[in-house]
Amino acid sequence: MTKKWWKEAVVYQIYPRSFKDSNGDGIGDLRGVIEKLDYLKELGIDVIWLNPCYASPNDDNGYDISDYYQIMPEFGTMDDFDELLDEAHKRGIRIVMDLVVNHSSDEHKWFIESRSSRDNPYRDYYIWRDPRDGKEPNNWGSFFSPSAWEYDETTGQYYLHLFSKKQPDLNWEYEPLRQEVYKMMNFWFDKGIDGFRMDVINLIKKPAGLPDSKLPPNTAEGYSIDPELYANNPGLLEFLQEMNKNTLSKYDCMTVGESVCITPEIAINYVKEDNHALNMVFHFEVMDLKENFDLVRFKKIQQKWYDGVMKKGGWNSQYLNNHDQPRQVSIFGNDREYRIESAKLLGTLIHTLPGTPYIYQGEEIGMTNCRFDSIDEFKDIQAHFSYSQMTKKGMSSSEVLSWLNKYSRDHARTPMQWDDTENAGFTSGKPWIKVNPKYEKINVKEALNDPNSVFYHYKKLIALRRANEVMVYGDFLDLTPTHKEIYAYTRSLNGVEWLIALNFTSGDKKLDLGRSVEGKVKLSNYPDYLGKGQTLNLRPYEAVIIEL
Ligand code: ISL
Ligand code: CA
Repeated sequence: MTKKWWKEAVVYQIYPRSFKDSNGDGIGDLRGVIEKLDYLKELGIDVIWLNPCYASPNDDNGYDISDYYQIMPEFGTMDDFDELLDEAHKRGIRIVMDLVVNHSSDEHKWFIESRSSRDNPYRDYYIWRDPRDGKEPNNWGSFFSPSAWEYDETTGQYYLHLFSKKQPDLNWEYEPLRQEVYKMMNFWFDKGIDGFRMDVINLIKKPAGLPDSKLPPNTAEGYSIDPELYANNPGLLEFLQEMNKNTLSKYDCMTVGESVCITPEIAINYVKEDNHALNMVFHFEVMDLKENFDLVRFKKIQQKWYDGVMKKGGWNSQYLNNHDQPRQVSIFGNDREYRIESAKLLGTLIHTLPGTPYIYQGEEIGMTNCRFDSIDEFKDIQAHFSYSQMTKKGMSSSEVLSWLNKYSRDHARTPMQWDDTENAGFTSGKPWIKVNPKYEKINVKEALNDPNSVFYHYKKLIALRRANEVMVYGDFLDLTPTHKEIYAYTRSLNGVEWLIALNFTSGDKKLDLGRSVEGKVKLSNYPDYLGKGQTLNLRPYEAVIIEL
């Protein structure tokens, strides 16, 4: 396995809007990130992935970019960005930007031009089609609105938008558009950034002829949202390789492509080193378990991605939450009696499974889901779309609210909890979104003062990874593929063998592993270790790393 810095790295994701507000307008900003770099240095992370901080009307919080060369004024200026990059680099922290090029904002100058007339030079930057029988060109549904098509009076055609109607899809078939994207990527690389997380990158190639979806309608209005049809279309790899050749290959950078509906069989083509496309992808197979977690299925997914990607010359990512997902401790752990233990267990899991671990801001202090009391408290466009779809399909508004209270993307977007002062120390003004009332107990200040906090467990995990190649390059062997409650596996490299044992339940569990479980404890979320001979003896949410 070739050695690369991005395989050894731990990435920390920052959602700037909710991280730290430096000027009291209630919105997190780049100077807020600069203020907290020493905190991140203390944690020990290697890379920051910054969610979009480009100019945007914020229909989808920055995933609708109106100028790829400008910083969103609410977040600061280009000077602030340059300073952030510089200050991060001084601390040995790299910065990865979000690349959002499946779509732009409808307020981008390309789209303003494009929609102005059929023969405008920018017309083909987007995907325009004639009406079919006076209606949409096909039956596609959008992720954020019923139809994926919006009619534009000026030119009498529809444009495609897989997300909101303020996020028109870019036309990757058109070479000048692709060249503009590469130019823009090089602009950021030349500033010194260290890579890109690529938003829904496997949607940029549309299926030839834009055929109707064969799925039965799944929106209340009769359209079919069909991610399988939109994703991984023939020709995508060639686009990624062209991008690699024109940009990525010229820099020492890392890339991770967010990819919907992706399997290891498909992903390996994008991430195999010899294919010169991407370094790794984010898949959704683990996230798909969130409404019905099943440890055996989780293990199968890990095994499949290990065999199908890591063993075949590619690399994986590991994450359990991000800015689109509920808080991991609330979904995969126990955010009540065992919040601390289970937060540490989940951290141990993603840092010891094969692949690059990604931490989402607040995860390292065990932040939980928030309670939202009414639909108005939700800020996310997707929460409002789900609310309207689910109520149209007959759910009561209280049923939808209770669903959103588990799964909304806004759980990740409540402000980072820095201390127990008003607004969790996030802002001196009025925060743009509700602060989770649990901040009085769960906050950074508290965590830093408690040697047993989740924070220090994460810090130790990161330090262990840095000091022990076995955590990065070690072979992975699942010892308990069918066990529903305990996950035990080894990582081994050059004669070093580590056993990782995790109890996913709130009860005491014993298990005969049929091989020795004794050795030196490298890290645990309990003060002692009860494993003897061949028998694991684990307390609620116990997570141990043993050097055998
Ligand atoms: O959030 C989702 C599931 O919970 C998805 O529908 C999500 O929209 C999809 O994962 C793509 O996400 C990315 O692109 C979106 C943006 O809203 C997300 O924040 C981004 O991560 C459109 O740019
Ligand atoms: Ca601010």
